[in-house]
Amino acid sequence: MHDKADRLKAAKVPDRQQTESSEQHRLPPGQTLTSKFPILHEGPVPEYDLNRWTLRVFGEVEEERIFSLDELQSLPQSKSESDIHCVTRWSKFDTRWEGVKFKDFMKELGLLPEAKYVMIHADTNYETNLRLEDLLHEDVLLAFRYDDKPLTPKHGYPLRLVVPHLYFWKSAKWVRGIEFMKEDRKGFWESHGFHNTADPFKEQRFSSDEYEMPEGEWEYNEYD
Ligand SMILES: Nc1nc2c(c(=O)[nH]1)N[C@H]1C(S)=C(S)[C@@H](COP(=O)(O)O)O[C@H]1N2
Ligand SMILES: [Mo]
Repeated sequence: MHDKADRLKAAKVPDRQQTESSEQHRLPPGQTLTSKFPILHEGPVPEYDLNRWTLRVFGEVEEERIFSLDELQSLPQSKSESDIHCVTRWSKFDTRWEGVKFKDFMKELGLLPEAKYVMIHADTNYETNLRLEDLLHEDVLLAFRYDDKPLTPKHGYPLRLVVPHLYFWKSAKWVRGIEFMKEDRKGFWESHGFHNTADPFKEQRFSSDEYEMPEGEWEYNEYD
């Protein structure tokens, strides 16, 4: 089921000629630029009754919190423009997002000093872990909108995380919970052969060269 890491290791490294030389520095090693927006995820696209939708914040916080969509949308909204990089080797420049800056969202929470790591819990059965410091970059958003429109269901409606400086699997779609943690713990892809930190400019794709992956298929062919 999850031999994605193995298959990617075997894939041919793309030719960089096609990118304008003035833009080369924006393209991490081993990536190819796309103008399309590929759609990638495990499992079905969730459907929601938005009146019942909640975001739960728990773990190393003074008090557990449950946010409704209205509450999140009444917090100060920010825009960010960023380049995104998927471990399957596509990058997309100048993506435009709008939502609550993670740094601003933190002001709503009484975070305990022990909180150093974060697990993002998302539908359907998806988790990804990040260092708290990685969520504090200015362009990290809990995003409701892409390109001046609400997110489409396949891109994470109603709420996704956007962490442009890490490979895009860290940018969980359909976010439902944020857990602040003292100790690091691995999320879904991080425990299936992918790198824990995932910096595309350091090409941190895989956790190790000898990782053994289960049998199975992984592919994507959808984009918009
Ligand atoms: N909930 C959830 N979020 C997810 C995933 C997933 O399987 N489930 N896949 C990740 C991966 S591997 C990628 S590359 C991006 C793709 O986002 P996109 O479909 O908007 O391009 O979503 C990430 N977020
Ligand atoms: Mo991905």
